[in-house]
Amino acid sequence: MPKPIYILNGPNLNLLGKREPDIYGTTSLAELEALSIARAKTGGFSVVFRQTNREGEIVEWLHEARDNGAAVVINAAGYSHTSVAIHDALKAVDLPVVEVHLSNVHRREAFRHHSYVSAAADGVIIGLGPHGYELAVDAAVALVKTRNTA
Ligand code: CA2
Repeated sequence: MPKPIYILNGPNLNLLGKREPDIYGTTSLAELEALSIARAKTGGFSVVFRQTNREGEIVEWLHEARDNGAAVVINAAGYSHTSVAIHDALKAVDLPVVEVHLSNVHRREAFRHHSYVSAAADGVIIGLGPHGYELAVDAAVALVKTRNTA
């Protein structure tokens, strides 16, 4: 049984589908989870899918993923643009890392143009909405197979 892909979601993503549909669409976090699980299953993997509003919890989950996971898909939301702690934890995770954002952050405010996560990620998927999570899972599966981290 391969180790799971950890899909970690940061602050306010619990509001998906409930507020700001013009920016983030109408898909809920539970629906994103279902899409991700289905896509991972196609590639032969299970998923640990979590959301938190607390930075330190993401750091702790990355430590957990280091021991128990095959890869990390991360949407650190607002912390992407601020968190050296998440950057450091990602550098230490020693697994394939795919960053995903629902919105095209480069079309938005300048403060969203830099991500501390990107410098610690193998790849980044931006602006493709919920489909981006499916693509991120596909990329994680491919990287796990190449790097034998399952
Ligand atoms: O586009 C993304 O996925 C983001 O990571 C979403 C973050 C934002 O800070 C990043 O710059 C880009 C915000 C997540 C907040 O999600 C909400 C959803 C519904 C209503 C309000 C916020």
